[in-house]
Amino acid sequence: MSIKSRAAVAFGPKQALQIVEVDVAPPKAGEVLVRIVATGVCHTDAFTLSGDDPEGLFPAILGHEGGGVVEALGEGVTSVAVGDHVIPLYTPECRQCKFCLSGKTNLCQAIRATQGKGLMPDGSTRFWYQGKPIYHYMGTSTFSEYTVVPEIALAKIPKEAPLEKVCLLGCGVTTGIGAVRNTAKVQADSTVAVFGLGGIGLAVIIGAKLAQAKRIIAIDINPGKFALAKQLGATDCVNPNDFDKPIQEVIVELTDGGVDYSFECVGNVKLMRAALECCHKGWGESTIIGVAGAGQEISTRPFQLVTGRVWRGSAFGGVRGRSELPEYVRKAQAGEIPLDVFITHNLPLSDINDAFELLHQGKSIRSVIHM
Ligand code: NAD
Ligand code: AHE
Ligand code: ZN
Repeated sequence: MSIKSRAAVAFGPKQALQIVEVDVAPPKAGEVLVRIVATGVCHTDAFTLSGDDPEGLFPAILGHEGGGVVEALGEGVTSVAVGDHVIPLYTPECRQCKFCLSGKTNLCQAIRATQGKGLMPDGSTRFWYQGKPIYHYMGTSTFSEYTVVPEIALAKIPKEAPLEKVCLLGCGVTTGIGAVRNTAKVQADSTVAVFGLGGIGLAVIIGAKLAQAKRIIAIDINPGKFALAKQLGATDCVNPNDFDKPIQEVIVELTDGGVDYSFECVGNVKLMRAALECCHKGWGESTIIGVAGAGQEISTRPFQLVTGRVWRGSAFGGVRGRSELPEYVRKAQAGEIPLDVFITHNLPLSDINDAFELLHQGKSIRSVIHM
């Protein structure tokens, strides 16, 4: 039997989300029905809503930074039980595919093809509105009171952790910290440049501080982001608009030849180039986290790489969610990963469009939507 669920549906690109009552079909084999308690709004949700995402499908239920409670199990599900607290994972962890078994990546591919088509692994949807199908998004669709998620895409977390805070570990905070630890593997005493000081960039700063970087240069065109960046450990704050030369030149001069590590946390391909080119000759490594729109390409002179700079990318911070998220939750509970600082707004589902507006205006870091 289907159940009713209030959900924010994206009926088309650039349109405000509409709060409607959808029908959610029961979980099939290997799937789980989750009651979402809270969800963050990440820039990637806004990116897909903008129409720039080559994988963007409509109508869809967006949202991928949620926390919830297991309500019902499909056939054969064994790794979670009804009542368990979970964080849905847009990067699942099947522990059986070539990617999982490689030990080299977190990019489990077990269900990636159907996930990218907005469908469950069997090729169908669990969401319906007025008899018509609604697409899933990133396998999570957390902008719904109830969602269906494959078992392999659920991290079970301790029940004591407040879901309205640890939901942020479903994307932003984990992505930034993980990119520092797993992707760049930042070493103590190094110099780090962080481009973009939203949820991702601030989490990179926290990660860099935890890695004992000695200098953390925070870069943003919105100076309103600098106070929090400093509070979290940035040693320098730089606004590219204050200079009449390219920002990479500014950073190279500030750092006697360039930084050891840089992170692009915006999704701007010109900034990705700047982030690479502000790295130190011979060893500097730049990690792309930002997501760029359809048709966008990065470029630089190959000489930048020939002379020792390295370009990398990171998805979900290289984190294997089922195995590693419980540890992130424990760290947050112990105060080693601050979550409160990210939460600038708490809003009911009915006000979810305000969360997108605040993000676009640069007034929020994370809005948490309470279902
Ligand atoms: P956000 O909108 O909260 O923050 C972006 C920041 O970049 C803002 O502070 C903005 O002022 C700044 N900015 C914009 N243009 C700039 C410029 N030219 N120079 C310097 N700063 C500039 O976004 P977010 O939620 O922090 O996400 C950041 C990016 O990371 C997005 O592209 C998002 O899609 C991507 N993302 C990627 C992953 C991943 O796994 N790779 C995970 C989460 C988010
Ligand atoms: N669908 C887009 C790319 C979107 C993208 O890069 N997503 C990131 C996560 S962003 C979370 O806020 C990711 O993990 N990508 C790996 C993957 O397998 O999707 C496009 O360009 O087609
Ligand atoms: Zn995200």
